[in-house]
Amino acid sequence: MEALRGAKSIAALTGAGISAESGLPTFRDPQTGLWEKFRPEDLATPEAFQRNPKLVWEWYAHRRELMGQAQPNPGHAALAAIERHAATFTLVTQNIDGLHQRADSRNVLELHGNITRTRCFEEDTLVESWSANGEVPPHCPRCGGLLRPDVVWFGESLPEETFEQALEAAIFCDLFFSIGTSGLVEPAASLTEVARRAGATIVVINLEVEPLASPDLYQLNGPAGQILPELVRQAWREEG
Ligand code: BV8
Repeated sequence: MEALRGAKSIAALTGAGISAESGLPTFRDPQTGLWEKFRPEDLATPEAFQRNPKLVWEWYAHRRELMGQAQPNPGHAALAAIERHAATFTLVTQNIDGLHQRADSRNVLELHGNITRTRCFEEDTLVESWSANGEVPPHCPRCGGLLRPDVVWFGESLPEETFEQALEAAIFCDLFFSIGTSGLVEPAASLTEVARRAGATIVVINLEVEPLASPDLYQLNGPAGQILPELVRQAWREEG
């Protein structure tokens, strides 16, 4: 608690695990229904989109609906509360669901994009509206190219400036949270090690217990939606 209350600059990296208690499947959870025979990693690539644009568009339409219906959970709310208390707070997320912003987190860096935005596959520019003439995927009103979700696919680089800001937050923070992430996807996963090497205290919150290397790394095992509100309550003696 001292570490949390006394921290000047806090950074947090979140993954699919923080949205699990909002009813959204993680990447480790088997997909359901139409999608059970696909691994997310196989659909979330430019190659998969070029091979079968309809299939990939419809997969994102399915996830967009699930994410639209989901509500932020107490874990999201607790991070927004930490932001309100901390002098400096940066939330770096791998999630494309926008639930952090819906929980009133302000300083959010979306490393892998956001499913509610759409881009032209040819021109690589954001597209706000297009003619709903039933084409799947729809086409860009400017160049006629296919439209795609504004997310980062495997093999595609992260938005440079966003990743630079995330690196900076990891280097200059004195407390770094890694929450609900398996740490398998790069370069996002390397942020925890960047923070640790820069001398930050690391707090890992995950259901799974990981063999821990170094003493300056705390591990809290359990659902983020229960652990984070408790941390806030104990640090600042108030509700989430
Ligand atoms: C790139 C958007 C330049 C789309 C996503 C170095 C080494 C090896 C490979 C690479 C490397 N560098 C680059 C690569 C290739 C690749 C990569 O990392 N591959 C992996 C699979 C090995 N990286 C890339 O391609 C990146 N681009 O590097 O460009 C380049 C290109 C090629 C080669 C070199 C350089 C782009 C990566 C971004 C891809 N897009 N998402 C979409 O969502 O559809 S990644 C996507 O998967 C998510 O955004 C997230 O990042 C990842 C899933 O991971 P998590 O979020 O951690 O979720 P997961 O399900 O795995 O784990 C959940 C955890 O939560 C579990 O631990 C569980 O125990 C826990 N949990 C569950 N419930 C709870 C909980 N914890 C707490 N509370 C709970 N209630």
